[in-house]
Amino acid sequence: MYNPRFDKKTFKKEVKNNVKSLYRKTVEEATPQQLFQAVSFAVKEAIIDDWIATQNQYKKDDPKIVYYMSMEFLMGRALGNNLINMTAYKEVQEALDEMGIDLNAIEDEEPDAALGNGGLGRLAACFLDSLASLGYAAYGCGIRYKYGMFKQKIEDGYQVETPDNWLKDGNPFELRREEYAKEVRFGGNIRVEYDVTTGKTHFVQENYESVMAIPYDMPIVGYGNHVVNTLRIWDAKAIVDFQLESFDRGDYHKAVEQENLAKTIVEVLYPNDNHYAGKELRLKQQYFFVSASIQAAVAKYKKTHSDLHKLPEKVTFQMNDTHPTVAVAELMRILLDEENMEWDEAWEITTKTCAYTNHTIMSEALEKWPIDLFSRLLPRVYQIIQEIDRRFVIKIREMYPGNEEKVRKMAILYNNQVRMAHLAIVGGFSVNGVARLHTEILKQQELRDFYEMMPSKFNNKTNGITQRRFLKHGNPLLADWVTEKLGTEDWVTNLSLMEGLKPLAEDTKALAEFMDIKYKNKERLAKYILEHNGVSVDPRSIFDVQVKRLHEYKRQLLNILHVMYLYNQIKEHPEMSFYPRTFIFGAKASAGYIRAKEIIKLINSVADVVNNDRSINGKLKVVFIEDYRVSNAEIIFAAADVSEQISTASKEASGTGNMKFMLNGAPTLGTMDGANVEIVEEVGIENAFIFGLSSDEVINYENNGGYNPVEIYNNDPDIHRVVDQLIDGTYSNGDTEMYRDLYNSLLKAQGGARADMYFILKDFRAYADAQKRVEEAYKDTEGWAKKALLNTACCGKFTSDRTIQEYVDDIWHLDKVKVEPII
Ligand code: 26Q
Repeated sequence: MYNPRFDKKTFKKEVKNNVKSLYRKTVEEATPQQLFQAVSFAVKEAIIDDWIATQNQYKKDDPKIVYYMSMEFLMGRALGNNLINMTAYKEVQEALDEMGIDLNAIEDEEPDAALGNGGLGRLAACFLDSLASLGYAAYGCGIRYKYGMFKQKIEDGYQVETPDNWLKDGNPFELRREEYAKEVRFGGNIRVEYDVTTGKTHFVQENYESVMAIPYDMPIVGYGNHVVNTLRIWDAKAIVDFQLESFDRGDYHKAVEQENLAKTIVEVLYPNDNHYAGKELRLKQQYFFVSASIQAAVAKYKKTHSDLHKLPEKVTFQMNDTHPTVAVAELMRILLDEENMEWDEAWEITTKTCAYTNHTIMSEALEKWPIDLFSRLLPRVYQIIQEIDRRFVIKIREMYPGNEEKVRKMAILYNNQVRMAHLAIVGGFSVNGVARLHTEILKQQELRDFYEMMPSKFNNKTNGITQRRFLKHGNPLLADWVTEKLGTEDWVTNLSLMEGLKPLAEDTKALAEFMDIKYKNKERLAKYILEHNGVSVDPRSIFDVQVKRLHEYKRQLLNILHVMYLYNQIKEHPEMSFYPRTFIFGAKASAGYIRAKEIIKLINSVADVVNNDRSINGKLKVVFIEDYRVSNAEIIFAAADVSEQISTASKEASGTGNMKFMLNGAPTLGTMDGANVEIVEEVGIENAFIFGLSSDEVINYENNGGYNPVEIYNNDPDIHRVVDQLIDGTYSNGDTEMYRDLYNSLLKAQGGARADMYFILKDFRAYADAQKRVEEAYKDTEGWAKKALLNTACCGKFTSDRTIQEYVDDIWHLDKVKVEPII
């Protein structure tokens, strides 16, 4: 793709000009941050042309639009990715080189846009990339949090959170769109008015508080196709006129309150991952962005269409988990109260427009709002939900006469709570899980009643990831090698072509090249770790990596207990052959999740002891990478030898890190959980290391009160010893209390929780055996290279391009758009 804006000469001139007009400086005088801004504005110029062209094309073609509604978009950095997708990375790199500017260093100046916690937020970001790259009209709709995911520092082994002030130097890629502002109302009461002339009833909200939602648009650049979609994130501000007016009336208090409401709503992302916290502010955030987004979508539709009954032909609201589920009621409110429709026609439209993706089966993550809170904050929306529930309960009773158990299990309103998942299922036309196993568990266990009542709504969409960011940008060495071997760069938009690499598994020279690239990436990571963590690691050792949010079900504890076990083995049998291993962890714990924080401390304590024990000759190293995030993830995946995916079977809905490792040639060491099942299916079980209980076994134990970990503890001396080391001071300078809670969690039932809820001791032996298999396999250099290469070769299914195409075919039915560039 030729773009004159990226002509070296033109581009250099533009950068110089930007430095001058933004900072009154020369390139030589500018700071790296200023150069980042200047370069980004130059790139933005080029993007804007395509952005305009795309939006004009959409106006012409009037394609159906998907609105991807999400509380989280974990975008990471934009500059490098935008250059990649504009197919201008190398030109710009060269142009900057000639100016004495290192593009990589400039990229490092950009803060991550970390408007998300983990998997769900990153999935949303990958989906936007794929939607644009496939040429589909889409908006991401979310919140412009002032503070995104906290920055993590490790102090004395403990996680310390500091605010992520990502906007402090300005965001060069965003556009403020004041003219599309929308008002969002909270609280107050509903007055019912009866209009005698029309015979219609009107619902008027009074005594409410309101805020203005101001959209900021971020460009989402498609790969090499001139398509630029929009991520629209909403900022909040107080309504100025109202403020003055209330001030005049002496209602100073109300004015200040509205200022505060606006400020607090968008202040910060809730750092919970897979855990529901019933905070009022969270519900305000949800309604805030949902109401603004739906108002904007309806207004946009009405600009060019006269009949709202046909809205489902042009619009889908895809709800990323239950977090934006209030969309169902908000759309109903707009159709009923503002468009004066009858219930049945509004319901018909709504249920053909909304669709829901489920990302978890864990009960602690299910959103259930107390009715008093909900109805106080959203009185009209609550009335509408009551009516949705009333009608749904009638339907249940029709279908299952006399079966009040069904009503209890399925109603939306129950036990003084609003069950958001039930609202999402009833109010939408599609319910999907995120991996085959996960969808099956939804259908057969968690959502069984709903599946029986409306089986055709249920479908699976196995997650995917974008190879543009996680291979082309994150691993340029491997990307270039793949291009050379395949003789084409088409894998960038067609990942199934990777299977063309399969024959190379029999090609000794290719295998050596592949592992040489892995080695260079390990050197790059070693350098990063030395610079950022002060630990030196040997790139010749096995890089065994577990990076993901810290959660008990993900079982970082199993991993570190196994490290403790290996350390015992090495100390006890110094003569034993042992292939050097570096265990790399990266994980943020939700700020209030005490046990997760204890696990971080334990990992760091084990690292302290093991890394400083000269007697083991550097055979074992443990590294905890501080502040794991999208930008350093790109470096980590590229350098991994082993991908740790060891969740308790049935608990990880899909996982997406597993796919990023696979893409970068790291075999999976994992349980048969989430998308691991499908990864193994693609790559072959002989190219993975699978262990542990199956999801059926786990579910079976759970339905029968769990299992008895004490028996294992008593009968396996290695396990006994490792567990005891949690409380004998080995890793706590003699402190016997520091890890007692972890010890207890493994052996004792407490406060309603079973002992060893996540089957760590139950799976320990199987895990240790699998780790042994990893070591043996790695010793066979060529055998390992084959496995690694085949992982890359077999990853085609796990592109988010495939996932998005399935959403389009089965759920969204979008039209493909072709954009002609302006220049
Ligand atoms: C809910 C209510 C109040 C506050 C926070 C939350 C909340 C926030 C984030 C609940 C859940 C999340 C995040 C869930 C998540 O990331 N789930 C992951 O989604 C991935 C993409 O589908 C899957 O691959 C992972 O398996 C799943 O854990």
